[in-house]
Amino acid sequence: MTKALLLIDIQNGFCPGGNLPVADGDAVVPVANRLMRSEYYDLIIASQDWHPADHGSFASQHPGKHPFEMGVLAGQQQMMWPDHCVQGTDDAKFHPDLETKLFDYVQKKGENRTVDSYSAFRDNDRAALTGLGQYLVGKGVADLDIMGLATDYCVRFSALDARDMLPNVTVRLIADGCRGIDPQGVVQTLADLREAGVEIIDSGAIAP
Ligand code: VGL
Ligand code: ZN
Repeated sequence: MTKALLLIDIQNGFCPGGNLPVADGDAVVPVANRLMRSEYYDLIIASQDWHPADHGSFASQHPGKHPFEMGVLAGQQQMMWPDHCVQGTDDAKFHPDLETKLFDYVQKKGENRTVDSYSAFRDNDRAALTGLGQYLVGKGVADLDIMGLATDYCVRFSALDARDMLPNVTVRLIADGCRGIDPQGVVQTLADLREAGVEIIDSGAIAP
């Protein structure tokens, strides 16, 4: 039974000092390192938000829009973000303390400027797949545990897509390995994930 750990967007941009900081975001780094070192997992995967400088999710690309206002992208309501995780910048790098040498696979996402990609599996309009689903099926993954940043955006969409696209895979969220942008959004996310059939656990259940 192949067990995989999926680390969502543990990048400088989402940690304190980054361009789209999540409160306490760097607190997930030691959790990720402990789980990776535990040898519980057969496969470690990390997603990386990887935007072109003119990405359409950036408020800077929409005259008159400010960060954290709603706008429209790809025909959908879209949060206008500050410029973040631009390809090749420090903001897009993994947190320096994250033990990236333990990664088996990195899934970049958000490269198409015309649509956002919160999920590590597909774009928000669900048109294009990233290939991660195929990769996991090809590796025979039966159990997928997910953690990272941000709970209410990329972790949420990734976990819901995993549940939706991988019917034969058990999907769990490691709650203490996640931090969110909006506290209300985090509460809603945990409820929605439970409802969808994602089990919510703590990392201590895997590796104390
Ligand atoms: C994310 C907003 C924009 C995330 C990425 O990783 O949760 N949130 N891009
Ligand atoms: Zn992004």
